[in-house]
Amino acid sequence: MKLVPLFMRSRLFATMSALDSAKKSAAIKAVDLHVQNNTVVGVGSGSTVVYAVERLAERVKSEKLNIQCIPTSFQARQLIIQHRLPITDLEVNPKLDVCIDGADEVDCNLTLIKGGGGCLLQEKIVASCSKELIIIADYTKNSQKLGDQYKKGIPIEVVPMAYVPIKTQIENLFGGTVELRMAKAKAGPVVTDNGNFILDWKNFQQDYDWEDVNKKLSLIPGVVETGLFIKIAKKAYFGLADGSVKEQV
Ligand code: ABF
Repeated sequence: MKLVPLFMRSRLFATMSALDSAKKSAAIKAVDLHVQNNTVVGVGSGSTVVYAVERLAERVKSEKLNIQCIPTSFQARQLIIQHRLPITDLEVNPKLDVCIDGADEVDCNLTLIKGGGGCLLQEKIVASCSKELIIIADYTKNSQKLGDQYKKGIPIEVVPMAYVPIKTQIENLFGGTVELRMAKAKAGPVVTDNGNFILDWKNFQQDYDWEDVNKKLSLIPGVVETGLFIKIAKKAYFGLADGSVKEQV
């Protein structure tokens, strides 16, 4: 076990608590401004959304809010159930008022990289059924150009049998390196909630026309969805280290 010197531990802890308070500030602002009585809200995935669900539960209790929640992943579904929030689905509510979700990176055009947690397919589906997609994130997710901050690659959900030809096509078309996302213990590939694999496209050029790239990626047979969210998000709230919140539209 690697021992961390005491002073680093406190600094590490301080950084972590600054990040957590930043996530929480963004989440509370988004929920308070975009969720009212009778709202049908899409619940995203990841750690920042946990604070949004906690805020929803607080407001349901204190204001007797009547809301319905639609999950964007198994993780989001468990979170909704754990907080005893009313849960529904797209079959019953195919049109949502708002979807509140996290992101791995948000560039100056509000283009997002999502899917670091492997939930991009349902996230994009639910976002597409929502009147507005509201992004909540800490300050580390805000960037000028895609790729400035998030270095783990653009996630692409693919049909498992086709992951090798898809990897080859992406590298031939756009360069960079495409890796099959492996489970933490390297026991095998990550399998999404939908039974697919995730490819992470790294070392890409940063001056691409992302709308064109996204269209071409989506046309590759076997690509189910990409983690590029282009012209989908309406607004982003970034929690800052000092507890304030920066908005981007
Ligand atoms: C989900 O949450 C994913 O699209 C994204 O990868 C992740 C961000 O997680 P966190 O909020 O923990 O940074 O929205």
